[in-house]
Amino acid sequence: MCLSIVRSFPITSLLFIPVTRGLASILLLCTSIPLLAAAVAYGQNAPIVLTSADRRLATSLNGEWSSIVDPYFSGLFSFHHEEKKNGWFLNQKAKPGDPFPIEYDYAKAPKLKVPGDWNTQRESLLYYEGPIWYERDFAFQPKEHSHVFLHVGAANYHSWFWINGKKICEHDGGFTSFNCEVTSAIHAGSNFIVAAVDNTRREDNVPTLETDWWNYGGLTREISLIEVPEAFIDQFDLHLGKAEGKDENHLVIEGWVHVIGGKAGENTEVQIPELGAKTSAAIGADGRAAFHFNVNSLQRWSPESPKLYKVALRLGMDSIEELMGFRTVEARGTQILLNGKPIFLRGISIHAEAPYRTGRAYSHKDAETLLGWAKELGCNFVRLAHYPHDETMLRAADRMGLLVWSENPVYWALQFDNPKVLAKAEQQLDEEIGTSRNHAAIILWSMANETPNTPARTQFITTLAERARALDPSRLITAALLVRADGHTKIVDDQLGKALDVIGVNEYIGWYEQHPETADVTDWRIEYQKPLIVSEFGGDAKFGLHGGENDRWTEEYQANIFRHQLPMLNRIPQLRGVSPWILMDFRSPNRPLVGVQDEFNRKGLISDQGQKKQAFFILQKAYKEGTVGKAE
Ligand code: GCB
Repeated sequence: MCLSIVRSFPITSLLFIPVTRGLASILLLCTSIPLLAAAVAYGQNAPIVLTSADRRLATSLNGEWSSIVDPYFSGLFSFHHEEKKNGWFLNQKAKPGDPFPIEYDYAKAPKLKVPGDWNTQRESLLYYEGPIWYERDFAFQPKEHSHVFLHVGAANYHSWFWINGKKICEHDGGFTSFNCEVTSAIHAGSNFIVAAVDNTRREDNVPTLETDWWNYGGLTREISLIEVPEAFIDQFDLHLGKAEGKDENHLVIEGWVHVIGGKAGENTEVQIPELGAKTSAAIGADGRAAFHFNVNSLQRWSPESPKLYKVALRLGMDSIEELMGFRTVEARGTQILLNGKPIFLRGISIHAEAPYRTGRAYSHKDAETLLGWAKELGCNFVRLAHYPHDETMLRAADRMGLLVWSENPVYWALQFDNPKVLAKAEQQLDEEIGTSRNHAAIILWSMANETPNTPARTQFITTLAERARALDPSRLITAALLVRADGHTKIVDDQLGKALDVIGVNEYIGWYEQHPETADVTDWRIEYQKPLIVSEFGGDAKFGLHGGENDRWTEEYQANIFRHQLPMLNRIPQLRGVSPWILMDFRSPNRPLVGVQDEFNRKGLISDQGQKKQAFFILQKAYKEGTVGKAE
């Protein structure tokens, strides 16, 4: 179902290939390093990446969809496992005298809400892993000379889409947004769309079989139709130049705008009205126009002052209006510099788990609640684990002034020697960066979490790191590494560290190893002269369960871990950030302990019902009083 091509390009690396039906556009990025370039390909129907898709006028397809649970996928495959020509995507209606039975009827099928995971919508689907069919009818009036795209915020994990019975695309990966051209399938008047979404865990998927979170399936994020003119902007990157970052009055905004369907020589325009900046640049043969222009009196985006400017982009009939912040981020020696000044990242890790109701988060309210708690904790930084979070989170982080670590789902032990798996990871990385590069809040692209230290792993993730750096040289590359121990010395020497700008490490002193007090006698040897973020530490506590400091699962025990961790972390000279595990309890099938976990990872500082545990206040005090970490 999912074909992958992997090719090697010796000098020029083909890093990104957006293709739409009838239109082809190739963005070539040159690097001096030979890279593996890969694409998960679905013929001419490959989905494309759009930056700021949610800023385009859209016809929402959110709401109630008919749904059919199909554990054997008999809606797509025949009894000899051949792809059916008359699968359930045809949405056939039985007529009297039909020479064959039609064994499904979307009109009579139960509904599922979109966006939303299916697991938390119907009790019988809580543990379901497999394909489910979705269908809905909609009216549409296409404009002349336009392209229509189906915009899918995320569908976990593999998804197929048909409009009026015609296949429009297939997609791999559960946490990134994608856009499928539907122009030739959609018509004026009434239409129907059918989707099949399959959340089966597979060894050669990204992530793979094992994760410590619930495998929420379905159309988990917003879904809409977007109309664009024949020539349109698909991706852009505008950021504050670093070299000029010193002189307040001579700041430079640089980047590029990429278009599909435009003619070489045609002008694209960028305007920032509040700064009186208006400039244009011609598109080259590669579909790209480069920008480099001065701005005066720009107020840089920062956690203290998250200033956003209206930025208008135009190409002929196409236009996008975005709200953007401008800031720089760099690593210098063991420091992280934000807008040229050293910063310490007071963070917290967050899963995309919906507060109060559980399930996959997707709404403004979810984002405001989760990030609101992070602000209350005194954070200036959030680690959005363990996969790209949705657009509403990133927009809220931009607005609220929270720096973001954005992570791809290369989690634990993938098939690192399988080129098809690399192609899948690369595709998800391209989608993550291409979709989200307009957010000032994101400062770190994280390549992986707790992967085994093997040569195949190191090569795999180094390839991803080089790709991310080539796609976006304006941000820092990190990964959460495992730490080794020699007695009471923690050693950070994982080979992958060489490929990173900022080293992330996870450790669980006091929970998975030893006792909270062990932190008092632990010291650290870090083999890299680079900034270090302790990207996880913590322990489980059930809200309301009390006992002594040494009674596991109690709030007191968790609080004790934090009490002993913070002074130890302060002894790491190059510590530039922390993001303890985790803001809120989240569902995980690995956590069955009855009466305590009940299928929730309880390392949250806040319960899934919004109750704050003692450790929340310990970390809050340290953040507010500035007693953890140093910027330089
Ligand atoms: C980890 C993982 C995280 C788990 C956490 C835990 O090291 O990175 O995904 O949820 O530990 O609670 O065990």
